[in-house]
Amino acid sequence: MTKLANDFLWGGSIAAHQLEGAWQEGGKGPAIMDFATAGSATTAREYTKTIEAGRKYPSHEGIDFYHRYKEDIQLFAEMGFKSLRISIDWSRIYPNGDDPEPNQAGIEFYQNVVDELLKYNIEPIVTLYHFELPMNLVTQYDSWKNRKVIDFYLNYVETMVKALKGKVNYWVTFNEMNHIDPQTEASDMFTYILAGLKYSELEGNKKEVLAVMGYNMTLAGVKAAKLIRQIDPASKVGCVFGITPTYPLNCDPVNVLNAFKEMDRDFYQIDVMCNGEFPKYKLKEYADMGINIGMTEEDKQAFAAGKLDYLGMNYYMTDVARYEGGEEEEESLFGGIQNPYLEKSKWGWGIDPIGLRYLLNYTYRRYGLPIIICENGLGAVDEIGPDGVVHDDYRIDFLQKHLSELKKAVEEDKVDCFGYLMWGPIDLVSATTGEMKKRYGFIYVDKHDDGTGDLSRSRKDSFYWYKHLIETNGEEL
Ligand code: BGP
Repeated sequence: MTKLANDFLWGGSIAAHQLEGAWQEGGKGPAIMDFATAGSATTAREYTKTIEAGRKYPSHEGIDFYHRYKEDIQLFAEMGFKSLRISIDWSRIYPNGDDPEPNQAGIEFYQNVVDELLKYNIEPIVTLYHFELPMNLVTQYDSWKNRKVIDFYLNYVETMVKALKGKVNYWVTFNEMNHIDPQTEASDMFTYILAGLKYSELEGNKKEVLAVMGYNMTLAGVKAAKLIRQIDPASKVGCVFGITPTYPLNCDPVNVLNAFKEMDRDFYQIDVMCNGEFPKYKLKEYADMGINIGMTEEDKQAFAAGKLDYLGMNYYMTDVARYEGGEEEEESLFGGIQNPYLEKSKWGWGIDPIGLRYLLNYTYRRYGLPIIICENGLGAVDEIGPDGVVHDDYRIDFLQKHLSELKKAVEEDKVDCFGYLMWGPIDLVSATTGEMKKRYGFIYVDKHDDGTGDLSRSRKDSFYWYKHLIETNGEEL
Protein backbone atom coordinates (compact mmCIF):
# COMPACT_ATOMS: atom_id res chain seq x y z
CA MET A 1 0.00 0.00 0.00
CA THR A 2 1.15 3.54 -0.76
CA LYS A 3 2.22 5.26 2.42
CA LEU A 4 3.13 8.79 3.25
CA ALA A 5 6.65 9.13 1.89
CA ASN A 6 9.53 8.95 4.34
CA ASP A 7 10.54 12.42 3.22
CA PHE A 8 6.98 13.77 3.51
CA LEU A 9 7.30 17.46 4.32
CA TRP A 10 5.66 17.86 7.71
CA GLY A 11 5.78 21.41 8.93
CA GLY A 12 4.10 24.77 9.09
CA SER A 13 3.47 27.97 7.24
CA ILE A 14 3.89 31.61 8.30
CA ALA A 15 3.74 35.00 6.57
CA ALA A 16 6.05 37.95 7.15
CA HIS A 17 3.45 40.64 7.73
CA GLN A 18 1.61 38.53 10.30
CA LEU A 19 4.52 37.90 12.61
CA GLU A 20 7.77 39.75 11.90
CA GLY A 21 6.92 43.16 13.38
CA ALA A 22 9.93 45.52 13.26
CA TRP A 23 8.04 47.43 10.62
CA GLN A 24 10.46 50.34 10.62
CA GLU A 25 13.68 48.45 11.17
CA GLY A 26 16.37 47.17 8.86
CA GLY A 27 15.45 49.65 6.15
CA LYS A 28 11.94 48.27 5.63
CA GLY A 29 9.52 50.53 3.79
CA PRO A 30 5.80 50.81 4.48
CA ALA A 31 3.74 47.99 2.98
CA ILE A 32 0.00 47.70 2.56
CA MET A 33 -0.68 45.63 5.67
CA ASP A 34 1.11 48.23 7.80
CA PHE A 35 -1.98 50.36 7.13
CA ALA A 36 -4.52 47.76 8.21
CA THR A 37 -5.90 48.26 11.71
CA ALA A 38 -6.84 45.52 14.16
CA GLY A 39 -10.42 44.31 14.12
CA SER A 40 -12.40 42.51 16.80
CA ALA A 41 -15.52 40.41 17.15
CA THR A 42 -17.60 43.56 16.77
CA THR A 43 -15.46 45.83 14.60
CA ALA A 44 -14.17 45.01 11.12
CA ARG A 45 -10.60 45.64 10.14
CA GLU A 46 -10.03 49.02 8.51
CA TYR A 47 -7.67 49.74 5.67
CA THR A 48 -6.43 53.25 6.28
CA LYS A 49 -4.24 55.62 4.33
CA THR A 50 -2.18 56.99 7.16
CA ILE A 51 0.01 55.23 9.65
CA GLU A 52 -0.44 56.40 13.19
CA ALA A 53 1.69 55.21 16.03
CA GLY A 54 0.34 52.58 18.36
CA ARG A 55 -0.80 49.03 18.47
CA LYS A 56 -3.86 49.71 16.33
CA TYR A 57 -1.71 48.34 13.50
CA PRO A 58 -0.88 44.72 14.36
CA SER A 59 1.78 44.26 11.69
CA HIS A 60 3.91 46.93 13.36
CA GLU A 61 4.92 44.62 16.17
CA GLY A 62 3.54 41.24 15.05
CA ILE A 63 4.97 38.68 17.44
CA ASP A 64 8.45 40.14 16.96
CA PHE A 65 9.69 37.21 14.88
CA TYR A 66 12.19 39.62 13.34
CA HIS A 67 14.16 39.57 16.58
CA ARG A 68 13.14 36.13 17.86
CA TYR A 69 13.35 33.95 14.76
CA LYS A 70 16.16 31.84 16.21
CA GLU A 71 14.16 30.93 19.29
CA ASP A 72 11.08 30.20 17.16
CA ILE A 73 12.91 28.07 14.63
CA GLN A 74 14.47 26.12 17.46
CA LEU A 75 10.96 25.32 18.72
CA PHE A 76 9.91 24.20 15.22
CA ALA A 77 13.00 22.02 15.10
CA GLU A 78 12.10 20.54 18.48
CA MET A 79 8.75 19.48 16.99
CA GLY A 80 10.71 17.80 14.21
CA PHE A 81 9.61 20.08 11.36
CA LYS A 82 10.88 18.93 7.99
CA SER A 83 9.79 22.13 6.32
CA LEU A 84 8.75 25.70 7.03
CA ARG A 85 7.04 27.95 4.56
CA ILE A 86 8.01 31.57 5.10
CA SER A 87 7.27 34.67 3.08
CA ILE A 88 9.61 37.45 2.10
CA ASP A 89 8.31 40.93 2.69
CA TRP A 90 8.95 42.77 -0.57
CA SER A 91 9.10 46.07 1.35
CA ARG A 92 12.21 44.86 3.23
CA ILE A 93 14.01 44.27 -0.06
CA TYR A 94 12.77 47.21 -2.10
CA PRO A 95 11.30 49.63 0.48
CA ASN A 96 9.43 51.57 -2.19
CA GLY A 97 9.08 48.76 -4.68
CA ASP A 98 10.73 50.81 -7.44
CA ASP A 99 14.12 51.55 -5.81
CA PRO A 100 17.14 51.27 -8.13
CA GLU A 101 19.07 49.12 -5.62
CA PRO A 102 17.90 46.54 -3.10
CA ASN A 103 18.20 47.02 0.64
CA GLN A 104 21.06 44.81 1.79
CA ALA A 105 19.86 44.54 5.39
CA GLY A 106 16.58 43.07 4.19
CA ILE A 107 18.33 40.48 2.03
CA GLU A 108 20.58 39.51 4.91
CA PHE A 109 17.66 39.05 7.25
CA TYR A 110 16.13 36.40 4.98
CA GLN A 111 19.51 34.79 4.32
CA ASN A 112 19.89 34.44 8.07
CA VAL A 113 16.41 32.98 8.50
CA VAL A 114 17.04 30.46 5.73
CA ASP A 115 20.46 29.54 7.16
CA GLU A 116 18.87 29.01 10.54
CA LEU A 117 16.33 26.63 9.00
CA LEU A 118 19.02 24.73 7.11
CA LYS A 119 20.99 24.36 10.35
CA TYR A 120 18.16 22.08 11.54
CA ASN A 121 17.60 20.44 8.14
CA ILE A 122 14.30 22.22 7.77
CA GLU A 123 13.45 22.69 4.09
CA PRO A 124 12.56 26.33 3.43
CA ILE A 125 9.61 26.94 1.12
CA VAL A 126 9.70 30.59 0.20
CA THR A 127 6.68 32.65 -0.83
CA LEU A 128 7.54 35.81 -2.70
CA TYR A 129 4.21 37.56 -2.31
CA HIS A 130 1.96 37.03 0.68
CA PHE A 131 0.03 40.32 0.86
CA GLU A 132 3.26 42.35 1.33
CA LEU A 133 3.12 44.98 -1.41
CA PRO A 134 5.19 48.15 -0.88
CA MET A 135 2.65 50.96 -0.41
CA ASN A 136 4.49 53.21 -2.83
CA LEU A 137 3.52 50.91 -5.69
CA VAL A 138 -0.11 51.54 -4.81
CA THR A 139 0.09 55.30 -4.41
CA GLN A 140 2.45 55.98 -7.32
CA TYR A 141 1.56 53.24 -9.80
CA ASP A 142 -2.02 52.13 -9.03
CA SER A 143 -0.93 48.69 -7.85
CA TRP A 144 -1.51 45.63 -10.05
CA LYS A 145 -3.63 47.61 -12.46
CA ASN A 146 -0.35 48.79 -13.91
CA ARG A 147 1.89 46.42 -15.87
CA LYS A 148 4.93 48.28 -14.57
CA VAL A 149 4.31 46.56 -11.23
CA ILE A 150 4.95 43.23 -12.97
CA ASP A 151 8.45 44.45 -13.88
CA PHE A 152 9.14 45.68 -10.36
CA TYR A 153 7.98 42.33 -9.01
CA LEU A 154 10.24 40.41 -11.41
CA ASN A 155 13.18 42.59 -10.44
CA TYR A 156 12.53 41.80 -6.78
CA VAL A 157 12.14 38.09 -7.54
CA GLU A 158 15.44 38.07 -9.40
CA THR A 159 17.19 39.72 -6.45
CA MET A 160 15.90 37.19 -3.96
CA VAL A 161 16.36 34.08 -6.06
CA LYS A 162 19.98 35.06 -6.70
CA ALA A 163 20.47 35.84 -3.00
CA LEU A 164 19.13 32.45 -1.90
CA LYS A 165 20.24 30.32 -4.81
CA GLY A 166 21.34 26.84 -3.82
CA LYS A 167 19.62 27.13 -0.44
CA VAL A 168 15.98 27.22 -1.45
CA ASN A 169 14.56 24.33 -3.44
CA TYR A 170 10.91 25.36 -3.41
CA TRP A 171 9.66 28.76 -4.49
CA VAL A 172 6.12 30.06 -4.33
CA THR A 173 5.41 32.98 -6.66
CA PHE A 174 2.16 34.18 -5.01
CA ASN A 175 -0.17 33.37 -2.15
CA GLU A 176 -3.89 33.16 -2.97
CA MET A 177 -4.07 35.44 -5.99
CA ASN A 178 -7.34 33.66 -6.79
CA HIS A 179 -9.25 35.85 -4.34
CA ILE A 180 -9.38 38.59 -6.94
CA ASP A 181 -12.03 37.68 -9.48
CA PRO A 182 -14.60 39.83 -11.24
CA GLN A 183 -17.28 37.15 -11.04
CA THR A 184 -17.47 37.25 -7.29
CA GLU A 185 -18.86 40.13 -5.31
CA ALA A 186 -15.46 41.28 -4.16
CA SER A 187 -14.99 42.54 -0.66
CA ASP A 188 -12.82 45.48 0.34
CA MET A 189 -10.81 43.01 2.38
CA PHE A 190 -9.65 40.68 -0.40
CA THR A 191 -9.01 43.51 -2.85
CA TYR A 192 -7.00 45.26 -0.19
CA ILE A 193 -4.91 42.40 1.12
CA LEU A 194 -3.93 41.37 -2.40
CA ALA A 195 -3.53 44.76 -4.02
CA GLY A 196 -3.71 47.50 -1.40
CA LEU A 197 -6.96 48.93 -2.81
CA LYS A 198 -10.49 48.84 -1.47
CA TYR A 199 -13.12 47.41 -3.78
CA SER A 200 -15.64 50.10 -2.83
CA GLU A 201 -13.17 52.83 -3.78
CA LEU A 202 -12.05 51.41 -7.12
CA GLU A 203 -12.56 53.90 -9.91
CA GLY A 204 -14.18 53.14 -13.25
CA ASN A 205 -15.53 49.68 -14.05
CA LYS A 206 -14.77 47.88 -10.79
CA LYS A 207 -15.17 44.42 -12.30
CA GLU A 208 -12.76 45.26 -15.06
CA VAL A 209 -10.20 46.51 -12.56
CA LEU A 210 -10.41 43.20 -10.69
CA ALA A 211 -10.06 41.24 -13.92
CA VAL A 212 -7.00 43.25 -14.96
CA MET A 213 -5.34 42.88 -11.56
CA GLY A 214 -5.98 39.14 -11.50
CA TYR A 215 -4.65 38.86 -15.03
CA ASN A 216 -1.53 40.90 -14.30
CA MET A 217 -0.74 38.83 -11.23
CA THR A 218 -1.15 35.67 -13.29
CA LEU A 219 1.20 37.06 -15.90
CA ALA A 220 3.68 38.04 -13.18
CA GLY A 221 3.43 34.50 -11.78
CA VAL A 222 4.27 32.74 -15.05
CA LYS A 223 7.06 35.18 -15.87
CA ALA A 224 8.51 34.65 -12.41
CA ALA A 225 8.37 30.86 -12.87
CA LYS A 226 10.45 31.12 -16.02
CA LEU A 227 12.87 33.57 -14.44
CA ILE A 228 13.39 31.46 -11.31
CA ARG A 229 14.17 28.37 -13.39
CA GLN A 230 16.64 30.37 -15.49
CA ILE A 231 18.49 31.53 -12.39
CA ASP A 232 18.32 28.25 -10.50
CA PRO A 233 17.33 25.32 -12.73
CA ALA A 234 17.51 22.91 -9.79
CA SER A 235 14.73 24.64 -7.88
CA LYS A 236 11.01 23.94 -8.17
CA VAL A 237 8.43 26.63 -8.73
CA GLY A 238 4.93 26.53 -7.37
CA CYS A 239 2.09 28.90 -6.69
CA VAL A 240 -0.28 28.69 -3.73
CA PHE A 241 -4.04 28.96 -4.11
CA GLY A 242 -6.62 29.32 -1.38
CA ILE A 243 -9.33 26.95 -2.47
CA THR A 244 -12.78 26.64 -0.98
CA PRO A 245 -14.49 23.67 -2.63
CA THR A 246 -18.08 24.59 -3.39
CA TYR A 247 -20.95 22.15 -2.94
CA PRO A 248 -24.36 22.37 -4.56
CA LEU A 249 -27.33 22.95 -2.27
CA ASN A 250 -29.02 19.80 -3.59
CA CYS A 251 -29.24 17.64 -6.71
CA ASP A 252 -31.29 20.14 -8.72
CA PRO A 253 -29.16 20.23 -11.89
CA VAL A 254 -29.34 24.02 -11.90
CA ASN A 255 -27.70 24.10 -8.49
CA VAL A 256 -25.13 21.48 -9.42
CA LEU A 257 -23.98 23.41 -12.48
CA ASN A 258 -24.02 26.62 -10.52
CA ALA A 259 -21.78 25.11 -7.82
CA PHE A 260 -19.40 23.76 -10.47
CA LYS A 261 -19.01 27.22 -12.00
CA GLU A 262 -18.62 28.82 -8.61
CA MET A 263 -15.81 26.42 -7.71
CA ASP A 264 -14.16 26.87 -11.07
CA ARG A 265 -13.57 30.53 -10.36
CA ASP A 266 -10.82 29.55 -7.97
CA PHE A 267 -9.11 27.54 -10.71
CA TYR A 268 -8.72 29.64 -13.84
CA GLN A 269 -5.27 30.88 -12.85
CA ILE A 270 -4.22 27.31 -12.07
CA ASP A 271 -5.45 26.36 -15.55
CA VAL A 272 -3.15 29.02 -17.00
CA MET A 273 -0.16 27.94 -14.95
CA CYS A 274 -0.61 24.22 -15.60
CA ASN A 275 -1.93 24.19 -19.15
CA GLY A 276 0.16 27.07 -20.48
CA GLU A 277 -2.69 29.09 -21.92
CA PHE A 278 -5.39 31.43 -20.73
CA PRO A 279 -8.61 29.39 -20.67
CA LYS A 280 -11.21 30.15 -23.30
CA TYR A 281 -14.12 29.97 -20.86
CA LYS A 282 -12.59 32.81 -18.87
CA LEU A 283 -12.00 34.98 -21.91
CA LYS A 284 -15.61 34.39 -22.89
CA GLU A 285 -16.75 35.43 -19.41
CA TYR A 286 -14.75 38.64 -19.72
CA ALA A 287 -16.15 39.33 -23.17
CA ASP A 288 -19.70 38.79 -21.86
CA MET A 289 -18.99 41.33 -19.14
CA GLY A 290 -17.62 43.83 -21.66
CA ILE A 291 -14.12 43.46 -20.23
CA ASN A 292 -11.15 43.69 -22.52
CA ILE A 293 -8.22 42.06 -20.80
CA GLY A 294 -5.64 43.29 -23.31
CA MET A 295 -3.92 39.95 -23.89
CA THR A 296 -0.96 40.26 -26.27
CA GLU A 297 0.94 37.68 -28.33
CA GLU A 298 3.86 38.12 -25.96
CA ASP A 299 1.59 37.32 -23.00
CA LYS A 300 0.52 34.10 -24.72
CA GLN A 301 4.15 33.07 -25.06
CA ALA A 302 4.74 33.87 -21.40
CA PHE A 303 1.82 31.65 -20.36
CA ALA A 304 3.22 28.80 -22.42
CA ALA A 305 6.70 29.19 -20.93
CA GLY A 306 5.87 29.56 -17.24
CA LYS A 307 4.22 26.32 -16.17
CA LEU A 308 4.43 25.18 -12.57
CA ASP A 309 6.37 22.25 -11.12
CA TYR A 310 4.01 21.70 -8.21
CA LEU A 311 0.81 23.14 -6.74
CA GLY A 312 0.30 24.58 -3.28
CA MET A 313 -3.18 24.51 -1.75
CA ASN A 314 -4.49 26.36 1.28
CA TYR A 315 -7.55 24.62 2.67
CA TYR A 316 -9.71 25.89 5.51
CA MET A 317 -13.33 25.18 4.64
CA THR A 318 -15.91 24.35 2.02
CA ASP A 319 -18.79 26.48 0.83
CA VAL A 320 -22.30 25.95 -0.54
CA ALA A 321 -23.20 27.85 -3.71
CA ARG A 322 -25.93 30.47 -3.55
CA TYR A 323 -29.17 29.60 -5.30
CA GLU A 324 -32.22 31.37 -6.64
CA GLY A 325 -34.54 32.15 -3.80
CA GLY A 326 -31.84 31.82 -1.15
CA GLU A 327 -30.98 35.51 -0.99
CA GLU A 328 -31.86 35.72 2.69
CA GLU A 329 -29.54 32.88 3.75
CA GLU A 330 -26.67 33.72 6.06
CA GLU A 331 -23.57 34.49 3.99
CA SER A 332 -20.30 32.61 4.39
CA LEU A 333 -16.82 34.19 4.06
CA PHE A 334 -16.64 33.53 0.32
CA GLY A 335 -20.16 34.66 -0.53
CA GLY A 336 -21.91 31.26 -0.42
CA ILE A 337 -24.25 30.01 2.28
CA GLN A 338 -23.62 28.06 5.45
CA ASN A 339 -23.66 24.26 5.32
CA PRO A 340 -26.10 22.81 7.92
CA TYR A 341 -24.18 19.51 8.02
CA LEU A 342 -21.01 21.09 9.36
CA GLU A 343 -19.91 22.46 12.67
CA LYS A 344 -18.39 25.92 12.55
CA SER A 345 -15.36 27.49 14.13
CA LYS A 346 -15.87 30.52 16.39
CA TRP A 347 -15.31 32.66 13.30
CA GLY A 348 -18.02 30.87 11.33
CA TRP A 349 -15.72 28.77 9.13
CA GLY A 350 -17.36 25.39 8.39
CA ILE A 351 -15.20 22.51 9.62
CA ASP A 352 -15.01 19.87 6.88
CA PRO A 353 -12.16 17.33 6.95
CA ILE A 354 -13.63 15.35 4.03
CA GLY A 355 -13.49 18.54 1.97
CA LEU A 356 -9.70 18.24 2.12
CA ARG A 357 -9.77 14.75 0.57
CA TYR A 358 -12.22 16.04 -2.03
CA LEU A 359 -9.97 18.98 -2.90
CA LEU A 360 -6.83 16.83 -3.16
CA ASN A 361 -8.58 14.38 -5.47
CA TYR A 362 -10.23 17.03 -7.58
CA THR A 363 -7.02 18.98 -8.12
CA TYR A 364 -4.74 16.02 -8.67
CA ARG A 365 -7.07 14.45 -11.24
CA ARG A 366 -7.41 17.77 -13.05
CA TYR A 367 -3.68 18.57 -13.31
CA GLY A 368 -1.66 15.54 -12.29
CA LEU A 369 0.94 17.73 -10.57
CA PRO A 370 2.40 17.01 -7.12
CA ILE A 371 0.50 18.92 -4.44
CA ILE A 372 1.54 20.30 -1.09
CA ILE A 373 -0.99 21.49 1.45
CA CYS A 374 0.46 24.87 2.32
CA GLU A 375 -2.08 25.98 4.90
CA ASN A 376 -4.70 24.32 7.07
CA GLY A 377 -5.58 24.91 10.68
CA LEU A 378 -8.11 26.01 13.25
CA GLY A 379 -8.42 29.59 14.49
CA ALA A 380 -9.61 29.31 18.09
CA VAL A 381 -9.67 31.15 21.39
CA ASP A 382 -7.08 29.53 23.65
CA GLU A 383 -7.27 29.75 27.43
CA ILE A 384 -4.29 29.08 29.63
CA GLY A 385 -5.14 26.39 32.19
CA PRO A 386 -4.37 26.65 35.93
CA ASP A 387 -1.16 24.73 35.26
CA GLY A 388 0.00 27.46 32.86
CA VAL A 389 -0.53 25.32 29.76
CA VAL A 390 -3.03 25.61 26.89
CA HIS A 391 -4.88 22.29 26.61
CA ASP A 392 -6.06 22.57 23.03
CA ASP A 393 -7.70 19.20 22.45
CA TYR A 394 -10.11 20.90 19.96
CA ARG A 395 -7.11 21.81 17.76
CA ILE A 396 -5.70 18.31 17.97
CA ASP A 397 -9.11 16.94 17.03
CA PHE A 398 -9.37 19.30 14.03
CA LEU A 399 -5.89 18.46 12.73
CA GLN A 400 -6.23 14.75 13.39
CA LYS A 401 -9.44 14.57 11.35
CA HIS A 402 -8.03 16.60 8.47
CA LEU A 403 -4.81 14.63 8.35
CA SER A 404 -6.68 11.33 8.36
CA GLU A 405 -8.47 12.48 5.22
CA LEU A 406 -5.20 13.62 3.66
CA LYS A 407 -3.76 10.22 4.39
CA LYS A 408 -6.69 8.51 2.72
CA ALA A 409 -6.22 10.73 -0.33
CA VAL A 410 -2.61 9.54 -0.56
CA GLU A 411 -2.98 5.90 0.44
CA GLU A 412 -6.35 5.01 -1.01
CA ASP A 413 -6.87 7.54 -3.80
CA LYS A 414 -3.19 7.69 -4.87
CA VAL A 415 -2.93 11.46 -4.85
CA ASP A 416 0.67 12.67 -5.04
CA CYS A 417 0.71 14.91 -1.97
CA PHE A 418 4.25 15.53 -0.74
CA GLY A 419 3.72 17.66 2.35
CA TYR A 420 1.46 19.22 4.92
CA LEU A 421 2.19 22.67 6.33
CA MET A 422 -0.07 23.65 9.18
CA TRP A 423 -1.02 27.32 9.16
CA GLY A 424 0.32 29.42 11.96
CA PRO A 425 2.39 26.87 13.93
CA ILE A 426 3.12 29.76 16.28
CA ASP A 427 0.33 32.19 17.25
CA LEU A 428 0.36 35.18 14.94
CA VAL A 429 -1.86 38.02 13.76
CA SER A 430 -4.98 36.98 11.85
CA ALA A 431 -4.98 38.17 8.24
CA THR A 432 -8.70 38.65 7.87
CA THR A 433 -9.47 40.17 11.28
CA GLY A 434 -6.15 41.54 12.53
CA GLU A 435 -6.75 39.87 15.89
CA MET A 436 -4.30 38.04 18.13
CA LYS A 437 -7.22 36.35 19.85
CA LYS A 438 -7.74 34.11 16.81
CA ARG A 439 -4.93 31.66 17.49
CA TYR A 440 -3.73 28.77 15.36
CA GLY A 441 -0.42 27.81 16.93
CA PHE A 442 1.22 24.83 18.54
CA ILE A 443 3.18 27.51 20.34
CA TYR A 444 1.38 30.08 22.46
CA VAL A 445 2.58 33.68 22.31
CA ASP A 446 1.81 35.94 25.23
CA LYS A 447 0.40 38.85 23.30
CA HIS A 448 -3.13 40.21 23.42
CA ASP A 449 -5.34 42.53 21.47
CA ASP A 450 -5.20 45.20 24.17
CA GLY A 451 -1.43 45.34 23.74
CA THR A 452 -0.53 43.48 26.92
CA GLY A 453 1.73 40.43 27.02
CA ASP A 454 5.47 39.88 27.21
CA LEU A 455 5.72 37.98 23.88
CA SER A 456 7.03 34.88 25.67
CA ARG A 457 6.51 31.55 23.88
CA SER A 458 5.13 28.35 25.44
CA ARG A 459 4.19 24.88 24.21
CA LYS A 460 0.51 23.93 23.95
CA ASP A 461 -0.66 20.28 24.18
CA SER A 462 -0.86 20.21 20.39
CA PHE A 463 2.90 20.86 20.25
CA TYR A 464 3.63 17.43 21.69
CA TRP A 465 0.90 15.80 19.61
CA TYR A 466 2.37 17.15 16.35
CA LYS A 467 5.90 16.21 17.42
CA HIS A 468 4.78 12.61 17.94
CA LEU A 469 2.88 12.62 14.65
CA ILE A 470 5.99 13.71 12.77
CA GLU A 471 8.19 11.22 14.64
CA THR A 472 5.88 8.41 13.59
CA ASN A 473 5.29 9.83 10.08
CA GLY A 474 1.54 9.86 10.64
CA GLU A 475 1.33 6.11 11.09
CA GLU A 476 -1.26 6.35 13.87
CA LEU A 477 -3.63 8.57 11.96
C1 BGP B 1 -5.12 32.49 4.45
C2 BGP B 1 -3.91 33.37 4.40
C3 BGP B 1 -3.10 33.39 5.65
C4 BGP B 1 -3.87 33.18 6.93
C5 BGP B 1 -5.07 32.27 6.79
C6 BGP B 1 -5.99 32.25 7.99
O1 BGP B 1 -6.03 32.89 3.48
O2 BGP B 1 -3.06 32.96 3.35
O3 BGP B 1 -2.31 34.54 5.62
O4 BGP B 1 -4.09 34.31 7.62
O5 BGP B 1 -5.82 32.55 5.66
O6 BGP B 1 -6.78 33.40 8.01
P1 BGP B 1 -6.96 34.24 9.32
O7 BGP B 1 -5.60 34.60 9.78
O8 BGP B 1 -7.73 35.44 8.97
O9 BGP B 1 -7.68 33.36 10.27
